[in-house]
Amino acid sequence: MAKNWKPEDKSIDLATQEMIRKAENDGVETVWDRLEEQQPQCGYGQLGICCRNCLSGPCRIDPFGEGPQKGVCGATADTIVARNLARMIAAGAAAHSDHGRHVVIAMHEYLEGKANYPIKDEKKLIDVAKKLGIEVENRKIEDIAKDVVNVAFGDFSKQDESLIRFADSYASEKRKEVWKKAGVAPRNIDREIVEIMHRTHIGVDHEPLSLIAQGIRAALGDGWGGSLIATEFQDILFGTPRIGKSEANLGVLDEKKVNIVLHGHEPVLSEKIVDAAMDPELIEYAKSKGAEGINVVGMCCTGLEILMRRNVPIAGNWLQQELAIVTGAVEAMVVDVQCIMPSLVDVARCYHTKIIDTSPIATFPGAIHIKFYEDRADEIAKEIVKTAIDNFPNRVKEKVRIPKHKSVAIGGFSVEAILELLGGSLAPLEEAIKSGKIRGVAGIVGCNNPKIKHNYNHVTIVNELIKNDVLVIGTGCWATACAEYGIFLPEYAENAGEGLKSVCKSLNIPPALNMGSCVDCSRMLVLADMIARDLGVDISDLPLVGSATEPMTEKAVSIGTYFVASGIYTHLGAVPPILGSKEVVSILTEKAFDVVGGAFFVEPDPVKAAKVMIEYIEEKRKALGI
Ligand code: BF8
Repeated sequence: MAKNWKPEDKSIDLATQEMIRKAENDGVETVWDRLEEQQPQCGYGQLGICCRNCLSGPCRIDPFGEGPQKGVCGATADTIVARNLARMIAAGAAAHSDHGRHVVIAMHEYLEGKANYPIKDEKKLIDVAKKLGIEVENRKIEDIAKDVVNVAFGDFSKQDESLIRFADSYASEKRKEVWKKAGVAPRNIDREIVEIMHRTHIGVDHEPLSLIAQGIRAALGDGWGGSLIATEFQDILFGTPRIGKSEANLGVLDEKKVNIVLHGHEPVLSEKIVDAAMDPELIEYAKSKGAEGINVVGMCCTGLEILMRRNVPIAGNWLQQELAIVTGAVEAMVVDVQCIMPSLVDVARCYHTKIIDTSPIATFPGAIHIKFYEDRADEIAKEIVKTAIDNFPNRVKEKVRIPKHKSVAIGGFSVEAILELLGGSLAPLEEAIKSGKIRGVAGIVGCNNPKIKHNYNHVTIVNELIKNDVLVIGTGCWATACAEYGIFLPEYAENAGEGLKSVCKSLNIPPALNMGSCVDCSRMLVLADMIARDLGVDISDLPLVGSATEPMTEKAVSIGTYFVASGIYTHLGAVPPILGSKEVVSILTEKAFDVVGGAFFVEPDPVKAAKVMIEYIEEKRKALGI
């Protein structure tokens, strides 16, 4: 069937457009085709006013006020929308936090002598331990590590009402006070998620405000708990990122080599595969099959994890995962958890690519299952690489076309790397903010969404912000978009306003900084918190804004919520399913300001959104007297 859209309508990226055309020629269905097939999408779902939480439903509320205004149990639109939103937050917080748990377990297994995950960054371990109030003087690294693991396990399991220890140790007193007053301080990462499921069960909590407050509590348990734990433990095990150079876009695939794409989120596996692919025996084995070597590249957040720490090139962000296979040059796409389209298996059937699922909690019908267990990590990683090599002779030459497009990108901007760059303290950055060379900071996160032109919002909003001397930091698929577009090059600062440009030039950095994967949004929180402390104010007083410009996942909903609950005015580039309740909209966009010092605003046009963000930054500067 002829499409009624063109690749240029769907992405600003030339490699993506080229591969959409190839997919069409090869008879391969992609995410954009399926979105088209779904039209028109359910209006009740878009407004958030359908409820499937019990078997007397499904119920829906008539948004025009003519039909039913209550579900069978009597739930109103306000209750239903708030319940649905809380469940989205719960799912997002669960995904991040379970990821965090897996990393803690890997470290625990190592300390128990059951897995090979030696501690790479002892300094980071000591820094984290000190922050948590753990004694470090004259103690063995392993003993300190055990205590840190126990604190993390405690945050997943403790049953008292106190704030989780990671949040308690990392957040400023001012911010904690806000949370305590609002009754949203997370007590246990898992409990807050479970409590959302309890409250949203039929017949429990029906008050939009208290449902959203619990959503906030779970989201804070993610940002200042699960995600923060993921970041900190990954840095300890695999090394804290340092500034380094890599490449991005589909052009990083190599026609002459065995291409392995690592896709998903958890570096516990991908780190091992990067190691295995450097094994001389396996490289020789690849050569014996006619390849020149092994080319490991990333996709989505796992890709960002290994880019940040190992400078491994990244092939693409969320909307490019199917297209990597469409190149016909991928021997294996290795997937773990989150943001992995089940359609990959169907796309792979048109080529020779093997989809290898690895997580015991994520099985893909039609994929090869090589499940990953920490205690046999090295062995399994080698088996996966070997499976990819064995597939190289099956490549069909006529089907191979790798786009030329790729860009060099500087990454690795952990908080530690930024501190190092600035000579040990944030003072130079804070001075630049005070003097007005940098007007403010925007933290951008997340996703692609096929309803939004791929990468358009990401790139446009950055251009608008930097032009107005706003330094941009960010993570996730936003970071990959910037990397692909050349934004992560120091010379891109030529597009910035005079003030920001001068700062970038003196430090030789790009005007937008890659802080990592989505769990690494915690790095942005830590940075914001440090600046607030240094200036003696709360995060909500800073000239700081947040944005999810192309939001798609429930994780992005959780991230947005903990940004807001951390005191940050946060933009959403797509409307979440809440418009069916005026009350919920008013809580999230207005009332939240009074309670947590931040709120959401929705603006699909990135130019207009940037304008709102800049105005907000200027207001905050004025209030601070800078
Ligand atoms: O955690 S940015 S589409 S890949 S959710 Fe997913 Fe969104 Fe991409 Fe990573 Ni984050």
